[in-house]
Amino acid sequence: MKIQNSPVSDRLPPNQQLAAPGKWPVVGEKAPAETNQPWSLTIDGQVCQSLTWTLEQLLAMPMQEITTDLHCVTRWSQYDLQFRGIPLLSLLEQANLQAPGKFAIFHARSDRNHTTSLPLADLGELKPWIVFYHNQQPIESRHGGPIRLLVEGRYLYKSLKWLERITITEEDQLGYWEGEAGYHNHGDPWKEERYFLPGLNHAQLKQAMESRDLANGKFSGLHAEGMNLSQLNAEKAILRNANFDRCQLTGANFSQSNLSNAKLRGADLRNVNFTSADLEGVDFRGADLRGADFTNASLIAATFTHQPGMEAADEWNPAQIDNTTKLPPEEELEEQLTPEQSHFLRCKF
Ligand SMILES: Nc1nc2c(c(=O)[nH]1)N[C@H]1C(S)=C(S)[C@@H](COP(=O)(O)O)O[C@H]1N2
Ligand SMILES: [Mo]
Repeated sequence: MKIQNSPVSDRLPPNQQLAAPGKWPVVGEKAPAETNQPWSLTIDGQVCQSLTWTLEQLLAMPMQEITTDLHCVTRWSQYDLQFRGIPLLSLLEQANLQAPGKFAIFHARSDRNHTTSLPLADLGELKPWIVFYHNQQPIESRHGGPIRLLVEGRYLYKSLKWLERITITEEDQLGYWEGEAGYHNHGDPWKEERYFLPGLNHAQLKQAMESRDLANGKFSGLHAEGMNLSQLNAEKAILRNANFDRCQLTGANFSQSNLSNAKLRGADLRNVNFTSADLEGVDFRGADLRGADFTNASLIAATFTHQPGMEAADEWNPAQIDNTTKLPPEEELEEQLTPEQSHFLRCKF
């Protein structure tokens, strides 16, 4: 008797359906841009040296067999697709990435200049592939051949078809689907990170982000990691659980907003207005808080520096605070924060 690999429930992320056996739908663009240029792959941006490989050079590299499950954000999944390709990380190593590069932007050879992106910090865990063969045959053009990105552990919109260029950047650039359809920029199917903001009208969100105006709006759970949102107006906005990690937010206005449990790690928060904001449980580690104004803000259980009990893997530098940071009075901080956090802030007074 044939033993099943594992029960379906362990393999199917929440609210996905298994496509018919052997069926692999075509989604999004159906063909690459037409050009006579031979296929190649370039890595540029924050690298010591831009590198370009011809398709022939890529195909001559040692390859590995990959068997993987695909999960499309439109709710179909398919099990056990066979690919052959090379680890993306092996190419990035050759290109010698440089600080301050933090994101990889993937560009397709496509009429609409289709892109997607991944934080470099996630690549070690994701181990993305660049694939060339499916079932021992060159990948069909409609499925992204001859050069396709394959990102296991993310919805399939992160697996760019017709990969032609990878640019290493300091700031994230929202990909085509992430921006147009409001698909989640993290996209973990196991956490069902399908949409940026469940239940929000995406045209409205896009408009709000582009005009940097979230004032009075409800954006709980917003996932804006790495975005440039300097001078953002978020006065009186509801932003519980929002993720602004590594965002550029200089001069932003969060006055009277609710940022309970939001993540602002590694964000540039210079001269941000947090007056009268609800900052309960906010994580400010690694953030630059010079010139930020916390007058009348609630900082219950906020974090500015590593707290005993936090996982070592979750290590961030302490927040940058100096005498231009306007903190609430010492007694208030002592009441609201853990001894470690208030001690850290007290040393900055
Ligand atoms: N260049 C390009 N890559 C793309 C897309 C696209 O429209 N253009 N769509 C994405 C989406 S949303 C999905 S679900 C998969 C679909 O891949 P498939 O057509 O091979 O199933 O490709 C992803 N990569
Ligand atoms: Mo998709």
